[in-house]
Amino acid sequence: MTISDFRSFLFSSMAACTAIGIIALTMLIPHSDAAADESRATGVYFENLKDGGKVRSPFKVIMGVEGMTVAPAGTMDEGTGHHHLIVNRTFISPGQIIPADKEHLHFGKGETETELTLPPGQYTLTLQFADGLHRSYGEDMARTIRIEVEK
Ligand SMILES: [Cu+2]
Repeated sequence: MTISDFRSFLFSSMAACTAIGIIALTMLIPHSDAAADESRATGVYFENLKDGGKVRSPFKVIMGVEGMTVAPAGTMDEGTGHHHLIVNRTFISPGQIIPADKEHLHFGKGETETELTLPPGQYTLTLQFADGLHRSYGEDMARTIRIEVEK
């Protein structure tokens, strides 16, 4: 084998390796699609509070949303809505209007943070996103955490 023969052998085996590499990458594509779907996920989240966390009153609640846009109540553009905080109650079924009372707080100006004052004790806080007419986007756009308000 001459040096040039060896080179061409090397190149052809590199080409073969590249081909195998391409096949392997092709096989991986469904995986990278799944990862892209996750990054496009929609939902709401508490930016500064953890499930099982402890706080003292008054405490700040920062409300986050992914895949939708915060807009003031009355805005009926698709993909928009506003936050609600539900204290010691569960999420609201899709399409149902969220009540306005002590346990259901509306952030109809498009607020993304608030301050809560709660007596010491155990609570659940549910963040619920709903449309411009306060109609719930359901459990998919809700998040519930437990917190303890300390003395
Ligand atoms: Cu509302």
